[in-house]
Amino acid sequence: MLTRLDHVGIACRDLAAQIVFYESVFGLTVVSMETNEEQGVKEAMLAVTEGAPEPGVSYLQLLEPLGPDTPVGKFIARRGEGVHHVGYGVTDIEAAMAGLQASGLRLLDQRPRHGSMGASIAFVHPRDVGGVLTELVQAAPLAPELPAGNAGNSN
Ligand code: CMX
Ligand code: CO
Repeated sequence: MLTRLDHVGIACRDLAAQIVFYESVFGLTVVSMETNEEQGVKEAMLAVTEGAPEPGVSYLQLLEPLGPDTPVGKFIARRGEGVHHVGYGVTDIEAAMAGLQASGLRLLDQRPRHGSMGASIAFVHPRDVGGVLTELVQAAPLAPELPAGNAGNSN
């Protein structure tokens, strides 16, 4: 069901400062910055593998809460900054959700929601996954390939 480790979500108070830290110390690159009102976050995706975005690349997702009464705001108030969730790639999110529900796990979303970079996402309650908030991620379809005649036509 799980095809790859898509990202690790990290809760932070100051997104801009955390980005500078990961860029300068670990040499990571920001590939996407978004505000997701539905999830209550301002967030950045940093590619861990060179050549992103591509299938198989994994990311660090830095999350700053939009307010105290959001999932990440409550998490920081209770536990401080740090690892918030793990996101796994799936090829068919609705099938994965149905399979987990059939196994008795509580889904936090009854239908897929909008995630970073056009992905469809859904969360599983941490109490049903050994204390780990778990996210399913079905990546957005890739842009169509160039026609064969144009591919690799560089000088
Ligand atoms: N990881 C592990 N455990 C967590 C957790 C987390 N991130 N957040 C809360 N918990 C635990 C609490 O410690 C508490 O455990 P105990 O009962 O053992 O004390 C329990 O979950 C609390 O459950 P709750 O009362 O339902 O807690 P919250 O109201 O804080 O909600 C949760 C927690 C997971 C249901 C909520 O954060 C949620 O719906 N998350 C999914 C959406 C989300 O996180 N969006 C932001 C990321 C967006 C993205 O990745 O794109
Ligand atoms: Co995430």
